[in-house]
Amino acid sequence: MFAPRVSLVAAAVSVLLAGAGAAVAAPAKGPIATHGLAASSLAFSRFDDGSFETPTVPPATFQTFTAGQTIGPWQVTSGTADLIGAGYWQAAEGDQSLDLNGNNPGSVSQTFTTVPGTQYTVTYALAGNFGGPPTVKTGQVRIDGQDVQNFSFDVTGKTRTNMGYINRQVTFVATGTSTTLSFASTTPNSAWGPVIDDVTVKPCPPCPTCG
Ligand SMILES: [Ca+2]
Ligand SMILES: [Ca+2]
Repeated sequence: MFAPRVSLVAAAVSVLLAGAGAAVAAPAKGPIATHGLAASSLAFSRFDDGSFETPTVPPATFQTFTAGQTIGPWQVTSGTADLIGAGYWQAAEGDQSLDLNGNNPGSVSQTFTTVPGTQYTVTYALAGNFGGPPTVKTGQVRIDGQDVQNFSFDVTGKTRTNMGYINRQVTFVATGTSTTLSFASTTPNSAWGPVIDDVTVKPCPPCPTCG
């Protein structure tokens, strides 16, 4: 659904123009919009919807997606994952979040345009599904299939109104014109996994002309 675009910078400029008109560009939050906006309709494959806001799940429910299915711009690449609707529990950003264990450990991936040799910072909010064992949820961040960060989250004392999200980050240097970012649960034999939300991907250091 996306045509390739050579540069994230070009993508960001296009977003500004689309959002603010040709003459005056409003201050940007960063070179890459990550929270939906009109972005999903733009025709290039920049990183999108790190907040898991699409598709919309009915409030106070969740929907299980299985390997081969898509969650907005994300692909479920193994197992199952639960897209958590508004109000089911706290989101870190927006209304929805993702339990990386649907009925069993799952992984989700998104492939986006990168500039080879450029370093990128991935940030995300991490919590856990407190509804069942184990107490400590574990998973991995993967870049092009390689584990670049192991993460864990202890759900002791956590509730739907006190998810206790923590902010994590990891950097990588792009080796190709596209990169695949994955989040994978390594929490076995459980329907209650690590929860992620508010994923962002930005060049680091930020492009000086992108605000
Ligand atoms: Ca969200
Ligand atoms: Ca689940």
